[in-house]
Amino acid sequence: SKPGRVLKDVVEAAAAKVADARPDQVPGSPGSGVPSLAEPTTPQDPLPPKSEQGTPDTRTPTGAPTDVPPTAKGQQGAFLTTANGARLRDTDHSLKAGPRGPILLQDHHFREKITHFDHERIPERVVHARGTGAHGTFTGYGTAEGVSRAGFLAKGKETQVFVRFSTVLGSRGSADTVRDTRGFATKFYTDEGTFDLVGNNIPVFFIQDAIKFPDVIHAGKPHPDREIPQAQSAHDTFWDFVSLHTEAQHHTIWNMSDRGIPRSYRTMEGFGVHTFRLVNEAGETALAKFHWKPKLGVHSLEWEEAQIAAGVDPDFHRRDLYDAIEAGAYPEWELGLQVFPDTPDETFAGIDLLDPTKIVPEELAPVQAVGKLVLNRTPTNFFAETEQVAFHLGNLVPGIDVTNDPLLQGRLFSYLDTQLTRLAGPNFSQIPINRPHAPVNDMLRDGFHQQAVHAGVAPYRPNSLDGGNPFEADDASHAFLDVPVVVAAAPKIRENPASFDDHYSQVRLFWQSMTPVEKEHIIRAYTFELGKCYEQVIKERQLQCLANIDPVLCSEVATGLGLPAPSPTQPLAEVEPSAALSQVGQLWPADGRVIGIVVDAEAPDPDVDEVRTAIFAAGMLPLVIAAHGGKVDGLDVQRTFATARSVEFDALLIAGAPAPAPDALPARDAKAGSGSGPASLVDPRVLLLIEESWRHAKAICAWGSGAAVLDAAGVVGTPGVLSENSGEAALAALQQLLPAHRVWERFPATVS
Ligand code: HDE
Repeated sequence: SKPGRVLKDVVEAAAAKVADARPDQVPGSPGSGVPSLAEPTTPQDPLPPKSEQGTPDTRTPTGAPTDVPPTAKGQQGAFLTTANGARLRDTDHSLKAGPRGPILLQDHHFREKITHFDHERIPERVVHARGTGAHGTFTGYGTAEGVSRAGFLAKGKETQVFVRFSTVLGSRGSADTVRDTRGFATKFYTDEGTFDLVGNNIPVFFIQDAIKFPDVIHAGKPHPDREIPQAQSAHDTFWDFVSLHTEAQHHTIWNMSDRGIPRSYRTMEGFGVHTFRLVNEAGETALAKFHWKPKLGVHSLEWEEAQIAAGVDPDFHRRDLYDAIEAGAYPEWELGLQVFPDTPDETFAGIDLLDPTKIVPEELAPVQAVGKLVLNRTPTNFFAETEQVAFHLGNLVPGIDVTNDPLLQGRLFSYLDTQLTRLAGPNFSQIPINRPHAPVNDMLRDGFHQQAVHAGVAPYRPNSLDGGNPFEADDASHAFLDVPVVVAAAPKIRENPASFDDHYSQVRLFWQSMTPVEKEHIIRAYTFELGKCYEQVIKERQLQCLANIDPVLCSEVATGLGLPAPSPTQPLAEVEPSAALSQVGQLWPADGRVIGIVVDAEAPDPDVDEVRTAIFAAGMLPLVIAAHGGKVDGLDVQRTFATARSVEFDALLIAGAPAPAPDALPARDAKAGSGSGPASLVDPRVLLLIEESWRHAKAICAWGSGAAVLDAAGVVGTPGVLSENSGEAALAALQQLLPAHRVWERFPATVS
């Protein structure tokens, strides 16, 4: 169904319900049973959970279904109690020796409340600390059956999932829109055990061997002396490392491209990065790479937009994900596989499949869709679900096995290990969000935070005291299969295969696959980031790396830095560009796009209501922007000129020419003393909104008196700016422009 329509229906149905309700059904009225938001004076039942936030799961720690919703453990009954359930008379005053006296040590409620509070925080993730998550469903297409026996890939099979998206470098409270890699971690609660696909939105990694992970992360994190900058790669230690450790150059160019600043988690691709080994029912194996393809296409922010959003809405991506799901615009991806024959040399078309700094271009190995992911439920409690979720690459199911990729091998150790500190002990798989939906019978016992009350006396094998339970499974009972790969006799050495030494050919492949506008963005990103470094030698060393990628890239960045462009130190690779790597040139559905409508509160245009309805009907979200909040012509105002910035909208409709309001700052031309120009007739905040939307290459369409605003903003006659004679025509013009995501012609392209 169309998402916008769903939202509208929900809003209208709720309004109609309140209008039709008898007084005893209206929230807060006596006898309604629904508490009012006014200050309550008598005990009432807690607010019912939101319908889209049903309990996260209804299983016991051992996986058996139960009727007791886990949330009930958090809140039961109307009265405040101690942690032990004794009802409390007062939680606002500590127990003191008289009203002016000291607090008594015997105040058990005070001690419990403060002690618990003192320990509310857990360590943030050492990487990927900043994130957000959502629940959803994965449905298999059955197309993978020939290569994998995994049950969740079977045709029509539905599996519950939880996905956590993240940035890598920043702390838990850092901004969403920083230039960084994004995590895309999916937990499939399959009938055969939990499968975790812990991927990123970039298909390659900085390092080839896990033993370098602390190095790259120490270099990317803030400087150890001042602990700045936060959530940035634009600093000396990062560029010091990647310019010395040149296998990082491939991942780095992806970060410097538009992929480093996604428009939304909904418009990101995801990649498993490593090559995995699949095994089918017949026991045949294949090598494969996992891909997530977003239904809405891959779209990014513009760098200035990303920087503004980090200030005006640091939660930009988190809010976008929640808003989309709650509006019914459920984010969707297809899971795809690139499949390769499992040959002894583990290469495909000359590309080493064990090298995580390499991709296999889609033109050489197409991505074949094997299932669909829909995210349709936001978490009930951020800490319980998003913060406590623990992913682990060793969470594998029958039909999916690992390869010897040295990065993957190291990750198999790290993800379990890190939880021992972060989640304080070995029983984190019993936390509700981490509980498998398959029955668990594991013989693991005791330890901190043990939740299960294990029965039996023989958690060991073999035993006779527990009747020999639990038994080992086999193929017929869906046992996990470690593929018996032959490990060649080889010396024990600290060395990489020789093929891992090629650090530049695929970086050049990426660069050559970009359109002019994308190349321009990459040049600007390198120039910005290196411009933030203090050490000349680091800039020069990185310019040397750029020279080995492409002379134009190198000379453009060198010009920006005011440094000479070095010559390459090795021959430039001959590469065949891969169109699949570019984000520009395709058309995508505009579902869930946000359209700002600027209205003149003093003289509202009659078409606005109809345009809003049409936007909803097209599955997009209209937001009315006016000089003040409340209502204009009976319509709710969602944003005011004081709160609206271009970053929040994918396109603008201008339905009026609002004159400067008393709270507006002076217009620029008024300041300059020429207050009689057309700009001085329009509220300067609207002009700023248009100026920014224009710079960020967004479609801007006007009708009626809105045409005068385009004139005042000086944008008439430029690409993607149109004036029509009705609201309907203006929206139609906008809809022609939206599928390309941006009006790309507006970016000056100086390189080709
Ligand atoms: Fe991770 N990574 N990683 N990583 N990673 C973690 O695990 C690690 C790597 C990725 O939303 C940590 O639970 C090592 C590649 C995501 O909870 C930690 C190496 C890819 C997430 C860890 C890598 C990723 C993590 C920190 C080099 C893409 C967030 C907290 C061998 C394929 C998961 C935690 C979430 C998190 C280690 C490299 C993706 C420390 C040692 C490559 C999406 O265990």
